[in-house]
Amino acid sequence: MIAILAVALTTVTSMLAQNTLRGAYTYDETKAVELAESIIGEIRSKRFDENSPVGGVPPCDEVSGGSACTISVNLGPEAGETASPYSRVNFDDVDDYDGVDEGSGSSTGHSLLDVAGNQRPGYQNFRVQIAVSYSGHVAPRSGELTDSKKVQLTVTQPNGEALDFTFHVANY
Ligand SMILES: [Ca+2]
Repeated sequence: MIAILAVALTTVTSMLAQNTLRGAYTYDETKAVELAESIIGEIRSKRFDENSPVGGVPPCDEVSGGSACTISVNLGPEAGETASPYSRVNFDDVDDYDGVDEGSGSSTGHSLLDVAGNQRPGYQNFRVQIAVSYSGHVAPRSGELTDSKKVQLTVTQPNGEALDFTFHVANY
């Protein structure tokens, strides 16, 4: 089972404060948050690690008797999981999303896609970037590096303003 430990929406919070003074979210800001929520939900639906069993028990680590978790340098999609043409349909664990860069101005040239691998309508000129790393050494559990993963999601709006969303996924 995958759980979100914390969602740090500092950028959004400060933006919200500004916009409370100004009146409301802009149309693109609202769309950016909706896009982020969709992607966060997609990532949360995946297993913690390639070596986690379905259901997450036992967790991947040596302590609990499970398989070892993927080592840090190998985070990212496993061989065969990056479809051709590109899509995320074969992604099956949280860190497969490490390195995702889709949409307007992306370094990969990948289009912004939905979970089924289709072009995501209504999000022209938006960009999504994702980085995943282990965060257990700062999470309040056993202190093992593999206790959790940090997902950093950046959604850039057509006007160039970026919203950052960071959350942690627990290994259990
Ligand atoms: Ca995988």
